[in-house]
Amino acid sequence: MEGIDITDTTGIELPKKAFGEKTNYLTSARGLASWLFTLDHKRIGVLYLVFILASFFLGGIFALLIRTELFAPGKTLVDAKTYNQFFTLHGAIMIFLVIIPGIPAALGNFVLPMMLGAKDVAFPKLNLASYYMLVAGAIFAVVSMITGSADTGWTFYTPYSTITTTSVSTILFGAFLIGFSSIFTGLNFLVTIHFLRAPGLSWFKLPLLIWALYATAIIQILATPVLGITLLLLIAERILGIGIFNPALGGDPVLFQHFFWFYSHPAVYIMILPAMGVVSEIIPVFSRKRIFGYKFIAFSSIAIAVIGFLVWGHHLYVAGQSALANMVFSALTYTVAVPSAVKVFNWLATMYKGDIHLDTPMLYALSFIFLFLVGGLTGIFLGNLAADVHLHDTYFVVAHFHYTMMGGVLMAFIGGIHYWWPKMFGRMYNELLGKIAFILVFLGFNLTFFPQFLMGVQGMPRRYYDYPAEFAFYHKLSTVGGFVMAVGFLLTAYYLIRSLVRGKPAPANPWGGASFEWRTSSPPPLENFEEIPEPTDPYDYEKLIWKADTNEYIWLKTAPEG
Ligand code: CU1
Repeated sequence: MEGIDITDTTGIELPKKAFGEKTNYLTSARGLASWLFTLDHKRIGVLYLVFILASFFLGGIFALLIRTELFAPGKTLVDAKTYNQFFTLHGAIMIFLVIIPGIPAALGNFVLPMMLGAKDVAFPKLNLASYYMLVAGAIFAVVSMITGSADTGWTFYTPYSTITTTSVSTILFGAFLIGFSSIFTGLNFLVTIHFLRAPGLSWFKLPLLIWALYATAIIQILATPVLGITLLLLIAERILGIGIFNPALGGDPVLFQHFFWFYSHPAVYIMILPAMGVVSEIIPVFSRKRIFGYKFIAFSSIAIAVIGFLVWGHHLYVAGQSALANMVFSALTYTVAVPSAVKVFNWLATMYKGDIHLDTPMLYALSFIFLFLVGGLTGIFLGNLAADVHLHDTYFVVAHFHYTMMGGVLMAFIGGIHYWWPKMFGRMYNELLGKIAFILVFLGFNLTFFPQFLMGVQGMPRRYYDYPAEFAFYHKLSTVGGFVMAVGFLLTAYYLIRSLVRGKPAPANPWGGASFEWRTSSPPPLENFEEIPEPTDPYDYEKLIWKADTNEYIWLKTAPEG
């Protein structure tokens, strides 16, 4: 703190008018139409958030139905066919409507232009169109649900998906539309990052979330069209009887797996990279320390995006792929561990000797690191050719997948929601309830999924409706865990919604962040800033001090040198 005059707080003026004034984006225009046809990236972000959280609620209900059915062997709730539809809907909703759009579309839309010092994204109309493409895709999913719901699992594997009489084509078309939503969001962000940065905001002054969203955008643009084409081919085969994947028509079912995973493995990084970006924002702010190894974290995002395209074959180890291809894909798969581990190391090094504040966003970021680590380390077993023969299509995969996607992406998403909530809505939530809900979610999560590693190793296959009595104990633990988590999420919904009405007005900078979005009022004005701020190091917290009387961080003026 040398050279800084603690008494002089006039350094960087923060806008004082904030809550309740006509100038902020929430109150600037009223009525439903002003929301549904808005071109403001912040409002579109909020629209996404509401839609994604509603989808999460629906996907969560299917999760609880699955877990209730599996509470005991034999029939507990529904028949086997209905159960197949439940896990298909759970998977499809959670992947396509929650985890993929969650951080980029909802949080990214809200903060990305602000972090760049921009008024909006490059193509606001395309941004709104992307939102409605997601909604339209979801409508197709709901129509499919009503008209005899698909039972293929979210991966739509052929040849079953080409012959089942359930409503597969409808949900495929829904996923096709959702794919376009994702492509256009990526495109929009990419152009925005290139062209709309504030004057003087060079690449290495960008917050790491921007680097992560940039890497994500590359994958969205290059990989998602492959999924779109694949789904169209599947629809063509189902409706027109063209033999592409069905061997009876001269097609090749394994070709579908190649196409599908050529998108869906990179899609894992469409999900996890933004989550890593959010964690890279939260960890330094709540450690009150500059991020360790900025460039390594930034470039590791790009490295993950590139390597992510080269590993899809690890989903086909037991699909009859050649031994050489298996070895190559296995070796390449291990290399993803390097940039991922670089990030984990840098987060830990950032916290080392930091002044750690365990507020709710930080708790979620820490749980991300732990759960993602468990997910990543168990991925080593699955990447191994010999071990995967035994573990393939068991609950070990289900547990691994949920540790990375739910323990990873979802935890970061919820952490990010808490982190930017005051900025979004200008209100503080109840911190104590936040911590209690976190504990329920964290314990419930581990109780649900850790037993699944154990039963997976012992041979419990995934997606099965029934199981031998020896697995009953693990399934019971898992089901109880699922409900504990649900209580945690309901509590979260309660205090967040309550905060909108009863919460204390949020200051401009409640956590002491140094990136641009904390330099405007909470909620921000219509075009984000009254004046574009002067770019500074987004991870330098030296000049921010806590002001207890107003519960906010304020900027200090640096005393003149000498
Ligand atoms: Cu993969």
